[in-house]
Amino acid sequence: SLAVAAPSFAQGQLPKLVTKDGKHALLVDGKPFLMLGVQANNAANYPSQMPKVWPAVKALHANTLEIPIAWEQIEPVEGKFDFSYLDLLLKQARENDTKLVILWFATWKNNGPQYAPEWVKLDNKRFPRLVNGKGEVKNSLSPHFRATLEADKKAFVELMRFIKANDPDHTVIMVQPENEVGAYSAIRDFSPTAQKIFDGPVPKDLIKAMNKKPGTWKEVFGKDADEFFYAWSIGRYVDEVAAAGKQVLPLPMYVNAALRDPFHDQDPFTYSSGGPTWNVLDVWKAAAPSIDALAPDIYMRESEKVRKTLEQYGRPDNALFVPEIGSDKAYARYIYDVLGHQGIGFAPFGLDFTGYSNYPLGAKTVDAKTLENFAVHYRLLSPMAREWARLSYEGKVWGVGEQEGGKPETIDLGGRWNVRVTYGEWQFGSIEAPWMAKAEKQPDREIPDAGALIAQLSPDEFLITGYRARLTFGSAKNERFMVSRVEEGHFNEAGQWVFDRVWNGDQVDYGLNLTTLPQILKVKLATY
Ligand code: N0T
Repeated sequence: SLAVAAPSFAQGQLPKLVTKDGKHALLVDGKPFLMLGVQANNAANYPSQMPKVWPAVKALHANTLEIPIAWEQIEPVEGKFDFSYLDLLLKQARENDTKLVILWFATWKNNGPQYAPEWVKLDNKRFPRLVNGKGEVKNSLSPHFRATLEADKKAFVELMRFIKANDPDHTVIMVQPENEVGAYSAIRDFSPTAQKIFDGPVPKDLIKAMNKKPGTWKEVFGKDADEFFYAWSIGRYVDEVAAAGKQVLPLPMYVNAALRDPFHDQDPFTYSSGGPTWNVLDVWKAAAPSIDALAPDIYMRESEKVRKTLEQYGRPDNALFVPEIGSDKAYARYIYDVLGHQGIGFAPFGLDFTGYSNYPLGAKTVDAKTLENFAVHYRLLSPMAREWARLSYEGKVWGVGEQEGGKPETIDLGGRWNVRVTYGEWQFGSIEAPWMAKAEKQPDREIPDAGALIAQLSPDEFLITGYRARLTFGSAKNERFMVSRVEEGHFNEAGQWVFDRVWNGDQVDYGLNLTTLPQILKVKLATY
């Protein structure tokens, strides 16, 4: 139609991942953006499935959909490209006012080439598979053959060209080349071609990055040599694909990881060896400079493991982004931990109505109730998503999801102030106060679902929000202090703070009770 407004200058800006003083932001339309995402199921990438995907995006209040594009789908016959699906996807994303993250399922989709076209995945001669240490040929394609890399790269470049030509407003905000790369039941490729490279010297760039003395892989890395070699090999491969795509359209690109045990060494034969697991993040950083972030796919329900993972991946040189997390209720409150670690985005996996659920990784069933477990948090956060992303990038933020058993914790807010976060309390009084002895206990919740967020606005002023948690501020130096003003408000469509009322009396006497209502507070502390 002719009634289309001219896009403002900012809208033409390319999404970008930026870093300043060790902190990161995903810029969309030139401003920090918090991705409240969802990932569609693996086979949701066809027109017939879209009516089963968009209602879930809407019900979740997600602002971004991560969805696969399969190599087999765009290049079923070598050199003949078909982007009809992507064309439709872009149109529907615009209609649904939702950003897209495109997942390029190609050489590796969880170890295997299932998503590669048949002309690739069935031609072992031209596109060799790897041979593991036991001499077994495995399903996974080897990263050591030019033909495979060139074929993948060519298709990826076509994909990026199509996006460039058909997405002037940048509905697509990020691209994920491959999916959970690496090999299962093999630490690396042991074929003669691979072995020859392995017996050669470690490339200079890696020697430099790891601060090592030159030598062969075995000499330099000892017992880690096989896995480091494979991580480097896959990293270089993915980097070349990504770099070629970025030459066409430099969108932010990240690589997602199937994780290993976050606390202990685990035999690489038992996980996706060669992928960006925590023990090889530095290898990957050196191998893949075109990749903006290495991102954990979280399928561990325990808060201790989740928090450890967030620490491992949120680094001054790596923006924290969680492109997949289980769809079960137990994972939902980790949005608060992710944001507390300055995460730029979060996406539960497989929340759509296409009829699949990946229990025991995620939920047993995916229905409206499953979505609501996440929607309660997205509803709260979406009106303040831009503001949060800005504060996270420019200021100081903290956040915690409830730990198992509703364990209380105290967060140090930078030296002078702290805040105690407790769960399962009545709004009036402290459960521990003697005069509360007769009060009923709150019913036990089997699955923790609460969390809290805090952002510093000025030295003695904080923005807080959360779900089913009580926040009690304290003075770290035992100064005489009070909560001098608690303002409840909300963010309007323009992202401006709108005052609603002042909390006082019961509302502040026993800490600040955040409930299931979408409450946002500005809290001022003062000494007297
Ligand atoms: C994920 C998803 C999808 C602790 C599984 C997780 C998605 C892929 N893989 O539904 O297939 O495309 O990235 C693998 C988890 C391995 C087991 C971890 C046990």
